[in-house]
Amino acid sequence: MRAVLLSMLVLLAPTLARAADLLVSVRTASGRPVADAVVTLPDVHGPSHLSGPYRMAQHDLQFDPFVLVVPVGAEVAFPNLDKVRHHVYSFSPAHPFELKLYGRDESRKVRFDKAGVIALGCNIHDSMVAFILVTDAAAAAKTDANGLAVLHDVPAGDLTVRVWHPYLRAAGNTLTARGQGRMAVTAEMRAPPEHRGAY
Ligand SMILES: [Cu+2]
Repeated sequence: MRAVLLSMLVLLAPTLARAADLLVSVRTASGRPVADAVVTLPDVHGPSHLSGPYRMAQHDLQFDPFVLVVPVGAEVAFPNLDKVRHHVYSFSPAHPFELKLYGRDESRKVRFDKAGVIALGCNIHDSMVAFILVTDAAAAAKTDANGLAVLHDVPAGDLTVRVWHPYLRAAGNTLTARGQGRMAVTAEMRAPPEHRGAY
């Protein structure tokens, strides 16, 4: 019996060691939570933990959400929930595209096959700005209004964490940190532009 229990523990041990949650808190130096930051783990490989359907709506003359994170190969729907028509486009090198004027309750789909940042705009409404982060990282999560992101089923022990936000003041709008369990990351932010434009 004891031998059976022991061998069961030996079998279980690697699984237990692998399954951990990582809580990442992103705040400014003054303690303000940073929402919409995307946390990825570049050293964790395998299939994406993200699951669709993926959606970037146009609602009340804004994109919703402001930041969407999707795995490479994801198809993203762009439903228009407004009474007016929108003309969605991106000049981003990872996937330039254009969705010519379409109206209420219509939708379009775009597949993103390359990792990178897709900055979105609308030809009609300059104040509409949003971003899609297309990632090849298996583990990815976005911070909520409290600046918190939880990554499930990640390896235990020290991990490299990458934090991206369109208005993060850093090379590639990305900073890197290392830690485990619960991590607090301080991010220096710049003021969002008044209009769409380079970020
Ligand atoms: Cu528009």
